[in-house]
Amino acid sequence: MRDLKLKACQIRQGVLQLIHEAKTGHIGGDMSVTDILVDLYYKQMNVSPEGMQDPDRDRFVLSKGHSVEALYTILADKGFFPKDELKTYSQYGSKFIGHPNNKINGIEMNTGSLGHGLSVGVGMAMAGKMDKRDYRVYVVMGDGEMAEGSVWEAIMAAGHYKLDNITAFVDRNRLQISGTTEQVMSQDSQEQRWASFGWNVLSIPGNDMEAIDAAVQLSKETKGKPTVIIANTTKGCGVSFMENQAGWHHRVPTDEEFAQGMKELKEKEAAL
Ligand SMILES: Cc1ncc(C[n+]2csc(CCOP(=O)(O)OP(=O)(O)O)c2C)c(N)n1
Ligand SMILES: [Mg+2]
Repeated sequence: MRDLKLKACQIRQGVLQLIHEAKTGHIGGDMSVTDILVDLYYKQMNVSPEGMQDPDRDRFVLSKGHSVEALYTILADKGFFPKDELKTYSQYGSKFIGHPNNKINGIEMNTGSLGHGLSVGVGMAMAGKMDKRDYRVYVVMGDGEMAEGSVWEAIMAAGHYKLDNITAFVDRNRLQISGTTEQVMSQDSQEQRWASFGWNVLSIPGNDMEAIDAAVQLSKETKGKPTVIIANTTKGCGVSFMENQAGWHHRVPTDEEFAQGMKELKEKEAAL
């Protein structure tokens, strides 16, 4: 677990650097979801740079596509494309645009328009059942994203078809773009809502690597139901002045803020 925690700390530094250099990005949601992505990519998922055409690969959909900087940083680190290419992030003509697109090795689905990832993930899970393949589908959503009606159709279908080969995450940081989820579109309790649609519900501290890993493992072992992991996270996690601040949804750090953020993350890394 220490390796995964170190990796998450390093990925957060990479995200901070990427956004500071490009002068754009959704840093709050990146920091919130980093631990989940690290557990999936470095421990739990069967995916590799050479294996993206393998029909048995696990499928990953970042439905909250605005957190692409965390995903890009991980894919670069894992060798899905040369690290140097990522330096073009958000430049004119670059394929590394501000949301995931499937021209990039490692990305299954174009996302960014919220509310679609789970529907496609459910389709992938159904296809896996029909083709008798034992890959698993992972979909990561934001909690603000849960206000999209299409999400609930997908939840209903996965419950109906008892798709036990899908694990969904809700990055429950309680903030969306313009304020708290409870102000903008109230949704407590996520746990009760998903359970009533026939899902196995696991509610965890969402920036805790042990808890994330144990929940993913449990989801793999759960038969006859799809699993959702309600990950109670902190938006901006890891950089003190970004934590729980709606304003850091899409703010670019100044040079001073960048230096302070890096200092904090390096201290956390050294303490591990
Ligand atoms: C269909 C759609 N509507 C609006 C937006 C604009 N938008 C981008 S991020 C965001 C807030 C998302 O909040 P949440 O899902 O909670 O993400 P997180 O807190 O993890 O950043 C919104 C409304 C969008 N990308 N897609
Ligand atoms: Mg949110």
